[in-house]
Amino acid sequence: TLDRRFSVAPMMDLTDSHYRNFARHLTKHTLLYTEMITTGAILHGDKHRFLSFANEEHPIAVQLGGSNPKALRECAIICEDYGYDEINLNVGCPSDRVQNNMIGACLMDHPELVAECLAEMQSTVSVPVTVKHRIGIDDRDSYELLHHFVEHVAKSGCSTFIVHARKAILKGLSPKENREIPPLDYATVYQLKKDFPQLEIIINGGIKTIQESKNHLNHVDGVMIGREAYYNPSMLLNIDEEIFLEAPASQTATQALAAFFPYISSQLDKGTKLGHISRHILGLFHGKPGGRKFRQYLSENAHLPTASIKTLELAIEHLNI
Ligand code: FMN
Repeated sequence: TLDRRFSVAPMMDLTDSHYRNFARHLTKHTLLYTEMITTGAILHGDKHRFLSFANEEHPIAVQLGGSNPKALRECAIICEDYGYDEINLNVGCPSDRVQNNMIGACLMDHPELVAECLAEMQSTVSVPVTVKHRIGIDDRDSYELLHHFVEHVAKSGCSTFIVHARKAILKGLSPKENREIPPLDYATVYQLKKDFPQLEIIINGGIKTIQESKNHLNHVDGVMIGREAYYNPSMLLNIDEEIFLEAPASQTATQALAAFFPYISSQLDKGTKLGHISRHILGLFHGKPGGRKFRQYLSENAHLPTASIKTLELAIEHLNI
């Protein structure tokens, strides 16, 4: 079974395949999520571009956006064929653009539909189907409504709930503000675990350190981190040892980067632009001597047409570690 004690959150434009390949040199056991992929993109777009991934990226979960049960079912079959270890439904994204298409947080008002979607998906695949949601939306933010949502959705057979511990405000806030302004409420997520002990409850939102993660694990089954894992990736270096009690993937950020080089070279050979990969490592030496210069050199040079592996080597020379 999938170990969800620690995961990196789905993040549009951030958690692409390059990022995940990089993250694997920092942690082997963390469950990694894709960016959200809509059913439309899979059924009518270049699905290979969105869904392909390398074997090294396991354990990996794909996140789907949609609310048409038949479309989600078809996508679940496709994702299982691609080899994903889990299929997750997005019921947490507050973007306006997606509300019109009934994707994301607005679905919290429709627990029956969410249950139907998950049941359709789960009926056709053998990998676990999970849901990621908020603790409420707008003025519908009582614990009673949240409890009703989870109770109802669990009837679909879904037994893993990833809960972003703040509500979404659908009118007037940007998606970014919706990750900052509504206050965090971890106690509500703990309460869900108490009320539904048979469900796997994963907590998300504002968590930054391994110590905080361990504290949450005394109350819930797993911790999901988004921004901190992305902008300060070296925090992932200790996860395998401290959370999974396994050997670390790399000892240091420098070692992790060295181990990532063969991937970068092979991607450059295939015509991938350095900047598309190196943007994910800008924060790797955050807080370390020369880390800022490393970042600056890479951001200024990795997008130039002449950028090559040499550009990265020159960036590394700015480090004093
Ligand atoms: N959540 C999703 O469920 N699907 C997404 O595609 C998604 N895209 C995001 C893109 C960005 C740039 C960020 C910062 C967050 C995104 N999120 C998305 C929300 C995160 O998954 C997570 O719930 C949120 O950032 C709170 O966790 P954190 O405080 O650890 O970052």
